[in-house]
Amino acid sequence: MRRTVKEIKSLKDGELIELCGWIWNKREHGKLVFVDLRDGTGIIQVAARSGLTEEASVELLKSLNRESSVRIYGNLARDPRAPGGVEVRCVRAEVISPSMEDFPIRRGMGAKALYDHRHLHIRSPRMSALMRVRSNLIWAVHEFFRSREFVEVDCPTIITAAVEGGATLFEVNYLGRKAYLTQSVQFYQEAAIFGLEKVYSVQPSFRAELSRTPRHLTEFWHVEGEIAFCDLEGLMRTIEDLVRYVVLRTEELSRRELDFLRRRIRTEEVEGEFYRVKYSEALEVLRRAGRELEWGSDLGADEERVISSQFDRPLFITHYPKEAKAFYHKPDPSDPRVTLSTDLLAPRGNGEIVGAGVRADDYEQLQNRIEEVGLNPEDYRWYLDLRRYGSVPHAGFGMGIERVLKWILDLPHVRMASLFPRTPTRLYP
Ligand code: NSS
Repeated sequence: MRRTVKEIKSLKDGELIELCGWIWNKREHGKLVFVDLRDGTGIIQVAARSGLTEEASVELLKSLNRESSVRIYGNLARDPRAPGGVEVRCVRAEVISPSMEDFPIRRGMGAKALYDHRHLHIRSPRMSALMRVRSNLIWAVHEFFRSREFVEVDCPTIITAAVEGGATLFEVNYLGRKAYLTQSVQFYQEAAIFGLEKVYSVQPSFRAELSRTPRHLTEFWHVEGEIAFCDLEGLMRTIEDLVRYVVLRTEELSRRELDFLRRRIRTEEVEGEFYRVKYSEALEVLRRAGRELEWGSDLGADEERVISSQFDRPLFITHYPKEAKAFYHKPDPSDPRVTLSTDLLAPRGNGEIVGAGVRADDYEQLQNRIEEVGLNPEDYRWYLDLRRYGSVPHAGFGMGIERVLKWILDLPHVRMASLFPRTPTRLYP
């Protein structure tokens, strides 16, 4: 019976086992061959030498290139000299499929070459550990929403009108008609709350962003939530609880991977209350840091970096001016120049991880906003319909998975958090 590396580490000394995996590394010391065998759960040292191992198997292991797939039969041995204190003393080795030539991934390769070979690079234990943390994070997201009785909904990816501005839409030829890839499923979720009240989804979003920053992908995974009968305060509480839960739970679920990656998730950053700063106060923070930003302009990546580097916990920036935000944001009744919107910035210069707000829920108001920003209300007919039949106050948010991973794992670029990243210059593999 085949065992995994993770399983055998807890087995008894001397036990006969069968392992399948790939040759991660190989060292030869005279008659001895050490193979670091990698499977989906870890790496273990396999020792082969004549006398102990069938002669043909020793020769086979000597002849195989890195990343050949093999089946090993052998005995488990606790040995303090072996990495991790256990090894497998090989009795017989069989090749499943050899690497036809030298494996192209080598130590010291540049980033471009590694991303060109992403399909092979993702086999590395480091990449596997990162992807396990990502998977744990998404698991935590589901746990959070489920525990609060949100309903998961799946929304279309091919759409007809912009949510987040026309400039970043990817056009699709939809059987001869013009369509786009979704930037956010928000409008569909807004429709869904009339039946389900609290909904969420985890889906990809697409943005034709030319900005080559360490925080932008053209395809990213988007956690979105929409809540009926919700105001700005309730929205921020939900986002704060979500982010705190997800960070703490990911840390708890990923201890092994974090050890391997030699990373520590700074849980203290989410333990205290998140800060809240109004947009106008954020401009003050910028001014004190020697940056002037005109009232009304959106905070760019650079401004967010400057602001968030001054905080040791996430901070909500609230009440952005109308002109800095999309048309669907509800103007603040006590100061209609600003909206009931908020972005959550991660500390240490990480910038925005969540974009959120209370939605314009009045028919006239929404129609006026659509016209004011120069869009065609006809393109938003069904969205306007939601305000014609029993509209209610509601609010929602979107959180980028790669952005959160970049923050908590201290990654230099969001693309590292993605299995096959898509950026303006990267579409292959
Ligand atoms: O544009 S957002 O700020 N907001 C929305 O899309 C809303 N319609 C979501 C909603 O309310 N349902 O994007 C939300 C988040 C943002 O904070 C980032 O974390 C992430 O989505 N995001 C991105 N991540 C990676 N790359 C790119 N290009 C990107 N754009 C947004």
